[in-house]
This record gives sequence, C-alpha cells and structure tokens, in this order.
Amino acid sequence: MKYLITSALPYANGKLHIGHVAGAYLPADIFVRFLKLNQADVVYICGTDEHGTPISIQADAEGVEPQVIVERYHKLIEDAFKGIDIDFDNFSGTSRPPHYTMSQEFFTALYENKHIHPKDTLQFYCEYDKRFLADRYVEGICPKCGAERARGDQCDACGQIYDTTTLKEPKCKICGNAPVIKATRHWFLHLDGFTDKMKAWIAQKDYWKENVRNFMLNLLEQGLIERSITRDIKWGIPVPLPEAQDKVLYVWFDAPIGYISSTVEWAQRIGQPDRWKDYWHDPETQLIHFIGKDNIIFHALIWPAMLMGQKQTYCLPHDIPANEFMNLEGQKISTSRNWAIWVDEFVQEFDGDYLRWYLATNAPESKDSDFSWKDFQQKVNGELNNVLGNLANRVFAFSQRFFAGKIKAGGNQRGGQSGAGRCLQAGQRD
Ligand code: B3M
Ligand code: ZN
Repeated sequence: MKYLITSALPYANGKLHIGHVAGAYLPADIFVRFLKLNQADVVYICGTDEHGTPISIQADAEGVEPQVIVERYHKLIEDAFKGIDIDFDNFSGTSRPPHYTMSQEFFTALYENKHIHPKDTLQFYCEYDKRFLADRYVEGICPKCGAERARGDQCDACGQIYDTTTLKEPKCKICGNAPVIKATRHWFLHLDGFTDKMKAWIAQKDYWKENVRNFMLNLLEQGLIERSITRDIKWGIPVPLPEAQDKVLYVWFDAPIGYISSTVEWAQRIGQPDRWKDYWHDPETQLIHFIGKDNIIFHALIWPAMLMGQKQTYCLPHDIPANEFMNLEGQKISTSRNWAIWVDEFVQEFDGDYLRWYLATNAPESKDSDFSWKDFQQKVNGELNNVLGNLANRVFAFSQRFFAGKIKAGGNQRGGQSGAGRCLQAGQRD
C-alpha cells in the first residue's frame, strides 16, 4: 500500500500558531510516524500557499512585492515546523516555476474536457482605488449566516463559499468605501457536470468523519453549481488562454495542485524524477488530506472534481480528516487581534515536545478544544513528566541494574526487520 499524506498548505502571510498545529499538522505528523514505524511506503507533503489576496493584501500593507512576503513567511513557517519536529518529506511553495506549469496544465486539461467555461459576471469594483475587489479585498455581512466581517469569497463563521456580489453591506478593504458593481469576464469550473461521479464516490466514504461527510451530503443535496476560478488581480498564476491576458487563477484552484508539485519536487530531490507518478497516477494510493474544518469544501468537492476532470488518471482523496478548531483560554484564536500562541515564540521558552504532548492529548478531533496555560502546566508536569517520564526513567534504571544497560530495540517485530531482536545500549537510539 502506498500513502500520500498531506497537511494543508499554510498561507505565507503570517506565522504559525498552535491552532494550525493542532488542526492539520500534528495529527498528520503522528500518523506518518506511525506508518513509517511500520515500514509503510509513505510520502508526507506540504509547502506554503503563496498566492491570492491573503498575500497581496499583506504586501500592499507593507508596500513591498508579494514575493518579499512569501520568502519571509516561508522561512518563518518552515523553522517553526522544525522547532516542534514536524517532519515533512518535502516542503515546497506555490510560487515556484514547476508549480506554475503544473497548474496551467490542470486548467488546460479541464478546459479542453469542457469542464471550464467563460461567463460575463458582475463584480465589486472600487472606484476610488480603481480596481476590482476580489476575495479578501472586500468585507461585509455573510449572505448565509449574517456574520460580520465575512470576506468576498468565504465566511469564516459558517464556512460557506459564495460568489462575490452576494456579500451584504460590502466595504473595500483598502479604503473602506462601498464598492460599485461592474462587469468583467471570468472562467468557471462546472461542478454540476461531476454530480453523478461525486455521488458515487461519496457513497463509498462511510468511514469519513461525520463533519466532512455531512458537509458533502448537504452540498450534493443543494445541487452543485459552477464556481469562478479566475480573478482580476496581479499576483497569481496567469490563466493560460490568450483571451484572458490580465487574469490569474483563483488561489484555491492552484493551491491543492501544490500537493502534486511538492511531490514532483521531492522526486527530483531524491534523484528519481518520475517517482511522484507512482503515487499520484495510481488510483490505489491512499491520498489523505489533513485539514482544518474551514477547508472542507475545497478538499472534498472542488479538488476531487479537478482531479476527476483531468485526462490522466489521478488518485482521489481516500480520506479527509478535518479537525475542528482549538481556542485559546476560551476565545477564538485570532491573528488580527493577536490572540494566539505563536510556535516560534513557544519553542524559545519550552521544549517542542511539551506542545506536541498537550495538543495531541487535547486535540480538537470531534469538537473545538481549548488551550489553557493552567491545564498545559498540569498536563505537562503531571502526565508527561511525572507519569511517562517516571516510567521511562524506571525502565532505564532497571535495565541498567539487571541487564547491563542493554535493552531490545523497538520497531516492527513482524519478521526479519533490521531493528527486531538487536540490543541497544541504554540511551542509544535505533
Ligand atoms: N492556505 C487555507 C488555510 O491556510 C489554505 C490551505 C490550502 S490547502 C491546499 O487555511
Ligand atoms: Zn477602495
């Protein structure tokens, strides 16, 4: 069995906080360690998500080019992962040239297979800033749940995605003025064409987590519609059509392709450039996406449709274990309000294993969980250091006393593996 394990690609516009780690990274890293201990054939893939309005808004705010923001945060995020021993087989970034080629090929195949069509649409336009207000450039009230500060493309509160002009009481994020509505042509992915395939596929997924499966069943019941996959902004991958000169691909179109281009990069790095195909083009590969709950629709609907609509066969997600959120001292973690524990700051004070222990035993698996410093102190002192630490200490002291410091190596005991049955000196690692 081959496994491709991915963790959501963090946007390269901010630092990593404990909520990210608890949702999409630590659970995947633990699963990958388990698979590797069992000698499974597994590649663990990630990278930074470097396009879209999250990056360009940050660049505008600082008056620098988006690439400057991308490079800064890619490094900070990569170092934060190292600080807590999250160990990817490859950590790439979506502004690298091979990712551009792969994303444009994906678009072209879907276009030639008649899954993508142009349409004249109405979009918010700021007359003051003289620009269309894609996605996060506009904020307003969610048309579905009524939450405030919903973005142009998705509401953080209810997870709904929608076409921009349905947002209520819109305001330009740059100048705060109310935008006008103006016509512009965009290209749409026709998800309705995948309805039957999608229903048949979901029908086999009775082992999925309830939150993910129900989300999908609900969408299928509402009926699949077309989704705009191009944008009027400068930062992004150019749409590979001569008639779409000034448009780029929507960030959520190119981002999941990053899982593939990161695997391509991994294959090149290990000196076997075609190796990625053994995974991605084998329908039997267990492709598992670890994500946070706000990313469900993209991974369980839009991305599988993009894969189904290619000319070559790709494996489809086998599972999408989406976690709920982790709060901090009873309040929602918020980057804009600076209510978060940043991983780089955490590891300056504590051992990364303390965070791994606390988040693993307090994971937001089926409901939101809470990080409290008092609880953290009690769990680390009580469970990790006292109980587990004491157990390890006793085992080593015992083996020192009675077995001359030699204990059997751990690892897979099923037949003839290298570690089985050998002896290690106490404290020596296999
Ligand atoms: N960057 C969203 C997020 O960080 C997005 C995930 C992409 S996964 C392909 O929440
Ligand atoms: Zn404006």
